[in-house]
Amino acid sequence: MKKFGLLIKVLLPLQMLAFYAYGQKIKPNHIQFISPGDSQEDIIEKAANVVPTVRQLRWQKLEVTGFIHFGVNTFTGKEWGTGNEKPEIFNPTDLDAEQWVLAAKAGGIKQLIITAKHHDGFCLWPTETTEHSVVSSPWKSGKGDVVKALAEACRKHDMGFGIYLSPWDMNAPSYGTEAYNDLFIDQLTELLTWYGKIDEVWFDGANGEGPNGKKQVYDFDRYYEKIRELQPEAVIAIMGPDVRWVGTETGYGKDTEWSVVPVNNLDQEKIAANSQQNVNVKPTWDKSKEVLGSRESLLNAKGLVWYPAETDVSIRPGWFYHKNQDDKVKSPEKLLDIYFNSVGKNGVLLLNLPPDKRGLIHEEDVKNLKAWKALIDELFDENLLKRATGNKKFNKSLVDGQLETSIVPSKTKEGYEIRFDFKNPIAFNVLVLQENITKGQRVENFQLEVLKDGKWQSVVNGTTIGYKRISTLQEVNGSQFRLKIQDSRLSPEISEVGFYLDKQ
Ligand code: FUL
Repeated sequence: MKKFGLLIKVLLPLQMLAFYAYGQKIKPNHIQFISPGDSQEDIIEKAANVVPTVRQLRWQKLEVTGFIHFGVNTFTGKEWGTGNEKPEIFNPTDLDAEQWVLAAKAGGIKQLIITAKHHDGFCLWPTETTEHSVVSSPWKSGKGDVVKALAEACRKHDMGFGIYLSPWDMNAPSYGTEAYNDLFIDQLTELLTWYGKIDEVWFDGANGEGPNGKKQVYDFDRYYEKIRELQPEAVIAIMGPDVRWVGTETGYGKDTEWSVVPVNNLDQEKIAANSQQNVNVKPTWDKSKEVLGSRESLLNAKGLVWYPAETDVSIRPGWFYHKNQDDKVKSPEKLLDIYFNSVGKNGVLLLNLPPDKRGLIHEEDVKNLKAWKALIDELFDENLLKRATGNKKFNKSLVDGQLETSIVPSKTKEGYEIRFDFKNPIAFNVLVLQENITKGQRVENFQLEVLKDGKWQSVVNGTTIGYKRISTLQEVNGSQFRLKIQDSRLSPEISEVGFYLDKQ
């Protein structure tokens, strides 16, 4: 017993030392502050311990979300209105929000965001803040509510629901004065209290002139506070602190995509006034920069924050419906490529499906959505890695479909690695990797190799993984593979690995 006690006395401090040595002295949080005295190692350790908030994690796991652009532009054929549109033109003949939800669902979309108000200022709900809304339209004799119809259809079909409320308003007479910020808060309050749970609030960056030729200074901090108060679980996207724009509207994300980014515009007073958990920090930087979150950029930052990318694109050339684009709906193959390059590049895809003048998602769009989903389902039908046998280093948590179960690969001289051995050779051409981002995003580069004639040959390599990395490659055959991670911020936490064969 005495010996045992001694053992504990000796081992416990050693264990604790090891615990700290492995990067556990930093408490994981969605923001880490860098102190002037921090060494490079300290900063990297902090970067490895930046993690998503609960709302960011829920959003990331959705993978594919959808946009509904609908409003007066649907009837004028424009992409941007002027604010002078007559509400009488808004008159969908067969509006059916349930059809939108079912079409989106058939495409694998998990959440829909509606343009409750676009830049033209026309409101799709019976707001009390202006008459420039559905109330003044002939649709349902002014008794209709598009936001309500969609909110209810989403709830019925277990679809997340979000709102786009354009800060730029070309119709509001108060635009350009402080009174407009009050009006905007009132509009937000209606949307956030009348329709049940809101999962995402999407603010666009456009800031043009209003009806008086004036520009508005948006009081974003006040908007954020209101959203946190009324819908604390909603992510605030783009001009918001939870989700950032990937930087293009093509649907193609960056090859190196960090969700941990530097933040230099920290307002220390504001942060001190808030608890660290609730601080709303929206980093600012030059959007054209290729890579955000590189080691160099972290070393010079004031803080590091979890700020993941959303990749938005329309299924058609325009954001709003135009009849002459019916033959330009993106094909299922194009949508699959977009999926690889958005979800598969550590982003969330936001795919726009604009209803037509009837108030329906057009047949062509529905057809392509279904065919796209069929391609995805067929491709990811079998993870061939589940056939791997006999290697003690291969851990089943890598194929359990659970983001939160992960392993630290074996340490080698060159970094880390995981071996995969098969009794019979397999052939595949798509590699899927996921990091357990609840511990942080850590992998800086990876390489998959196959053993051929006694020699390891590279199959594919890449930089960041993050929530998900999909690599398409030349078909490879083999029975012994290894995943190598040469550079990472502390130890990598690999959650899922998938080998798939795309037969198309
Ligand atoms: C842009 C807007 O100006 C477009 O009309 C569209 O709503 C797109 C999603 O965001 O900035």
